[in-house]
Amino acid sequence: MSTATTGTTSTPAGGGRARPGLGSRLAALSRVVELGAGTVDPPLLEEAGQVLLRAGDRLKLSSEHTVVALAGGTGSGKSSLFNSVSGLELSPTGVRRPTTARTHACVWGLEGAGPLLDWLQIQWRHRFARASALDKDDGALHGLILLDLPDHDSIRALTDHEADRLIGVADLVVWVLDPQKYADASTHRRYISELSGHDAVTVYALNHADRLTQEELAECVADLTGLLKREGITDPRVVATSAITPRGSEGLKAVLADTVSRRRAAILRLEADVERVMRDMDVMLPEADPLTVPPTVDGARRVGLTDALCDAVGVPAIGEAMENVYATRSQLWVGWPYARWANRLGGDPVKHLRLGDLRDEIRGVPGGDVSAQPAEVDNAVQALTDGLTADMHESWRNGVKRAARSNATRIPGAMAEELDQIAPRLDRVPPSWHLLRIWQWLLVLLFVVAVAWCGTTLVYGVMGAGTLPDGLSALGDVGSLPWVGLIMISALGLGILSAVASRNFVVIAAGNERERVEREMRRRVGALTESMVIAPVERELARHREFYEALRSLRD
Ligand SMILES: Nc1nc2c(ncn2[C@@H]2O[C@H](COP(=O)(O)OP(=O)(O)OP(=O)(O)O)[C@@H](O)[C@H]2O)c(=O)[nH]1
Ligand SMILES: [Mg+2]
Repeated sequence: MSTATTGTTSTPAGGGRARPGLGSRLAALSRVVELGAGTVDPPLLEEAGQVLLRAGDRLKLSSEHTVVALAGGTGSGKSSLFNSVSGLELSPTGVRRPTTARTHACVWGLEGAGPLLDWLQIQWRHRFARASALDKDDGALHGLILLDLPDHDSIRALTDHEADRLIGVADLVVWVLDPQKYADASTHRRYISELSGHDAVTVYALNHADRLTQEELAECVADLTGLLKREGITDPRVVATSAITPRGSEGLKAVLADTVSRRRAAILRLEADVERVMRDMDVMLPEADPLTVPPTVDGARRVGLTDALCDAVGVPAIGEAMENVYATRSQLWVGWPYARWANRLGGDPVKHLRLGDLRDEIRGVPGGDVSAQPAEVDNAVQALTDGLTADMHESWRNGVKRAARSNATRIPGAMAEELDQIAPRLDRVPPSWHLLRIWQWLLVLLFVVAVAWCGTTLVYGVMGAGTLPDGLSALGDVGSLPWVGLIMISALGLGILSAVASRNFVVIAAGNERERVEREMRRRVGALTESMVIAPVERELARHREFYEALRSLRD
């Protein structure tokens, strides 16, 4: 036993460009089946899977043998032709309909045919070996396994669809047709249109030729050829046969000898099967070139989705609230101390800004009051896939949409968890603010000292309340009052000025902090978008691209 050589390229009968060999086409088909699983129409994949299985089996079995099935309606003369070709009465014929219940096989050159006959499930008692000595044409037919099938409509045979099964796996099918019945026979309705594309591995035997005159036979052959062409068979091979006349099967034998000697029928049959699957697959192709669909999600769409999801969780609103709280809290540090004291009398300004609420807001973003959020997430995801899949076939479009939504229910929760980990640095005090604060307090101290000085001068210098100790006599000098007053005003003025300046610093710092937090939130939302939406979508887009590339390499 040897394995069939599939070659790297094969040339179609009609000439033209060389195609990839059967081996590479089967590999491409296997890739198509693998990539299309779960997306492509299941019966289509099932059909392709069957072809792959059959090809795998057949190519492992004898390439030295050619399996030829005689198929057709009951009484068309399959068994008679089988006996005529083999030159032996191996299969009973008769008027009882249907006559043949189980397939009979006749093998020219039995060596190595056993596993093939086992695979064909031919019963032992129906296997016959054609002894070479009996047949002078033995050399020409060596390697032939001729099968006499039951009638494909036979109720008895239908129990295991034997005829259907063997028509599906034979390397060459010979349709035996009765001139009186072929036009309305179920044969061409059920099978022939399916066999379009199988021209190279299908032969039509117009049997009972002995019943017709030469003219009638020629007319009948032309009529049958026309009918087959109308059914979609481009180049039908029609052979006239008579199973009961001595040389009536010579024409068929010549065709069989030619087929057997080429040792190509098995390959041609599988190629035709691949071809048919490919034709069926063509319905999967949308009008536009599927390879124009991008294999990845572009930067603009990624940013668009992240933006939309940030809006869905309210990132800008949180940032703004954060900025306000930060500014107010910071003001406590660097604001004008007098203003702070006044504020304190009126209560904690931060409380008015609901710092606690803000933290809750940041923590519980997608929960609580944001019940509309899953819908917003859904809308954002839908907008992404609508743009990407516009040129796709419907089944792939649905696949991409399914992939995009595969984590949709988990996204809101995951975003809540992520944002919960962001700690807004509301209490962060930059070192420069400590200096500002010391400066403010120095001014306060200076002001207080000046007030005390002024008071002392008024009490001791103006009102003459007593005598100051020697070292402090300058405090009673009325002449220093203008200077002390100037110091007081300067301390107040500098305090106001530095409060205004620090307010500006705070605004800038609050804005920076808002940016930092928003950036961090966007980064986290972006990472989630990437892993939960973009990655599954890109896997699907890559699968789509590979599927059509495999399909294209099947066709090219
Ligand atoms: N005149 C003539 N009679 C034929 C020819 N071929 C078959 N017959 C006859 O037609 C009848 C049916 O032939 P079979 O060979 O049993 O037909 P079959 O296709 O095997 O039928 P099933 O086994 O029932 O499917 C028999 O009586 C044959 O003698 C032919 O070429 N010419
Ligand atoms: Mg029969």
